[in-house]
Amino acid sequence: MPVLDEKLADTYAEVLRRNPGETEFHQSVHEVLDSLGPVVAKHPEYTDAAVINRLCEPERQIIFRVPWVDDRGTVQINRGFRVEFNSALGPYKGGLRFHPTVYLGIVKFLGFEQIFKNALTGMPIGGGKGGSDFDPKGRSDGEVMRFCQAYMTELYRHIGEYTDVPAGDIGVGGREIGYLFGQYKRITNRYESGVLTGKGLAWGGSLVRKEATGYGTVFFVEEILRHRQDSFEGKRVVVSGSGNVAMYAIERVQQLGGIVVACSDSGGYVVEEKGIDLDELKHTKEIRRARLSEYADARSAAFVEGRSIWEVPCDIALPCATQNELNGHDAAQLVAGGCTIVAEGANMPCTPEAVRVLTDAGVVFAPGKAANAGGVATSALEMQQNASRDSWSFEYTQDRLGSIMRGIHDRCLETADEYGAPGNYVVGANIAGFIKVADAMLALGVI
Ligand code: NDP
Ligand code: 2IT
Repeated sequence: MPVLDEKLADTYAEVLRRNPGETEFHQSVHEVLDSLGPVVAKHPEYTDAAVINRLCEPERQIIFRVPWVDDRGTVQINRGFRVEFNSALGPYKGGLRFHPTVYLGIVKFLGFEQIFKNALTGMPIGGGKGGSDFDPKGRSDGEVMRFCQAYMTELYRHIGEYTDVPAGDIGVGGREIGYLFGQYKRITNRYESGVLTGKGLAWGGSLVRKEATGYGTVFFVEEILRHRQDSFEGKRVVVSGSGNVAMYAIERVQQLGGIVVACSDSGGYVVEEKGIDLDELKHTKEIRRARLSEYADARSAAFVEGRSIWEVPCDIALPCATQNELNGHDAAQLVAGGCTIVAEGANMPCTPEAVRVLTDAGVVFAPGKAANAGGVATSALEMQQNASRDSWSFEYTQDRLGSIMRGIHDRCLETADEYGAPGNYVVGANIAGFIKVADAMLALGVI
């Protein structure tokens, strides 16, 4: 890893000491601190008020037991988390992840990322994240419902439309948000729509929220291409994952004339030179909740088990599955295959080594906290609609999302220029996000 500025190195050492074993959290903190050298040099007031040290310590961390009964009548116990990281800009905001790998270090990395991402959107939202080590795979609807109810039976006391507003992430989509919202409503006896986002359209949800993260990532890449007098037309695109973010990234790329030749799930990847069939993919993943190998069977397409999707040559790569899914070796393969742009639809999918390999090779790299901010930005638009008891059209909401993504793109480039790293989206995103939160923290005093 690159060497940090001296004061930042002390902060990082303190983060390592206070949070042993939380490797993903360490990685996300290091990645931000690595950009902040020129900022602390120019602005001693941030160091004087210990803004960075305070930013690295969550305002509140909640860990709780989630007991529930499975279909066989057996009592199951999971662990629930909500990390309320920073509320300088607004109520804590960020998704819930249900996946067996979830532990405090993952929730903290996601919450830390969320602070800067949310700041970049320009919307009034702080940063938080939550989840559980519950594995929804192979569970019946009834089991998922009972788990969500048990999870909310503790979570409800910590959240609220002005306090903390969860949404979806891996393993949490419309079905889970419905069960969570139902239980919140039952316990509190309040129809408080703004307490969760990603809701169904009939009960307070926003058009475009489902599409927003994937579409937003593609909007961001469209801006990169536009600055190079280029477009998606005819480009070969590889998208990892086949969940919410991947699916709608694929949809938008196809609408813009690109060809998505491969996508994946945790079992492997599918390649189709003529392009993924989105209707079949949606049917497989959203309706049948089946494996990608079954999509491949239905299409008589090649399914490559247990190998890295990044061996498929492409012009543009969109990692949309999970953290650290694209390493240095994968990055070298992408470079060798002619890839010129990598944009993170997922949170921290590229390892630091991968980012170094890509950047050294001149590949344009768009970090998740900028490129995937469209999801949470549209969540903020959902909160706005809930607060005004209104609902907006698809076109209007999509236009708002488009202008937010263009705004983030331009702010990243302007900030990178200002701090002597022209064209570097990582530096631009980290510094622009940081300054917005840091200034608010200074204004609010030591709290
Ligand atoms: P989903 O649960 O809808 O889909 C996740 C996809 O990633 C699935 O295809 C899944 O495969 C794959 N995946 C998950 N974990 C792993 C793993 N350990 N190894 C390989 N593949 C894996 O989640 P989302 O699409 O919502 O989230 C994807 C990423 O985008 C995450 O990093 C999330 O934090 C990020 N994100 C999500 C936003 C949102 O609004 N939903 C907003 C911004 C970022 P399988 O089914 O086999 O597990
Ligand atoms: O990582 C993310 O930005 C999300 N999972 C979406 C969070 C949200 O509150 O919509």
